[in-house]
Amino acid sequence: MMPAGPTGRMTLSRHILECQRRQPDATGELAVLLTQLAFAGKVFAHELRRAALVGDLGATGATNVQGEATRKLDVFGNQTIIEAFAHAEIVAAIVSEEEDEPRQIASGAKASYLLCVDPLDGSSNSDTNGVVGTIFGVYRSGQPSEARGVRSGLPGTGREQVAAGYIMYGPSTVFVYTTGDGVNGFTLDGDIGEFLLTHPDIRCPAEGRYYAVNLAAAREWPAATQAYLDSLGDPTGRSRGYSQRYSGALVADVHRALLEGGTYFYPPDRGHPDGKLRLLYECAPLAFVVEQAGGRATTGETCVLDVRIETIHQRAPLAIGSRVEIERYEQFLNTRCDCATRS
Ligand code: AHM
Ligand code: MG
Repeated sequence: MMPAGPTGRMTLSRHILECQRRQPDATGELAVLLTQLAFAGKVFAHELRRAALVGDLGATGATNVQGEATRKLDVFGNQTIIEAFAHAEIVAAIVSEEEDEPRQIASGAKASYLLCVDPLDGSSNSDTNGVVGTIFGVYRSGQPSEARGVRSGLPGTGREQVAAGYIMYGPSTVFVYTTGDGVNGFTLDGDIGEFLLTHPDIRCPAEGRYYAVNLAAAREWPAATQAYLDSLGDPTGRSRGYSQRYSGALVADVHRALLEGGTYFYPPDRGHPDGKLRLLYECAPLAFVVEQAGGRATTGETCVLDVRIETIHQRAPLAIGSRVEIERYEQFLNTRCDCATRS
C-alpha cells in the first residue's frame, strides 16, 4: 500500500483502487461496487441523523418475509442500496433481508456480482437512537432465483465471497471491509464527505474479556451452551470473570470483538431452532471479516464460511470473535472446525 500522502489522509476510494491494482486480473468493477456501497452508507447515515425530524421513525405496518414488522428505515435502507446499483450494471442481483426473492438488477455481461445485504441491522435500535448497521457480502455470480425455497444460482458457501464488510452508524459512521487481503476500517469525515482510513490492518485479539449475547433466551439453549455461559463467570467468586455487553445490533457487538477481543453468540433457542441470524447477509459476511482479521466464526458444528447455502433467507447459529474464545466455546460443544487449523 502506498503511503497516505502529505496530509496523512487515505480515503476509502483510494484504498479500494490500490487494492484493485494489486489484483492483476481486476476489471475495476468490484472497486465500483464497494464505492457505491460507501455512497449508500453516506446517504443512510445522513437519513438516520435526521430521521426523527422528518418523520422517518416507526413501523410501516407491513411485515417482511421473515415475519418481522418493517420499519420505515428498513425500507429507506433497502431502497438506498437498490438505487445505488440500479444504473451501475455491475450487480446482477441483490439478496436483501427486506426482499422476499432475489432482486434482479442488471443482466449485461458486466453484471457479474451477487450482493447480499442487511440494509438495517439492529433495527430494534433504530427508533431509540441506538447503533445500527448495514452488512454486505459480495459473490461472483450469475442470476440467482428462488422459487419459494428452491435453491438456484446461489453460491455454494460463504468462502466464495470476494468482498464483505459492514457500515456501522454510531457516534461516527464506520466502514469496515475486506477483499480477502486483511481488514481495514474507515471513519466518515462529515465535513469533507469522505471515509478516511482510521483502523488499518485490523487484527482481532486472540482473547478478550467481553461477551455479547441475549441472556433472556438462556434457559432455552442447549445444555452445552448454558454450561459455556456459566464458565464465563468466575466460579471462585473472587472476580467477575468476563463482562457482558449486548447492544441489540450484531454489527456493533462484532465490531467490539474485532477491535478489543471477545465473542458474540446467538445459539439456537426455542423460537429459533436454527439460530436467529441469516447466513447470507449477517453471519457469512461478518465471518469473512473476522477470519481475515485472525478471528473465528462457528455455528457450533461447523465454520460459518463452510455452511452450504441452500436458500436466501436461511438461518444459522453463530459464535464469532477471538480465536481462543471461540475455541473455548467449541470445547463446551465438543466440536472443532477445520478452519481452526487454517487460521
Ligand atoms: P435485524 O437485522 O432484524 O435487526 O436482526 C438481527 C439482530 C442483530 O443485530 C442482533 O444481534 C439480534 O438481531 C438481536 O436479537 P434479539 O432481540 O433476539 O436479541
Ligand atoms: Mg440484521
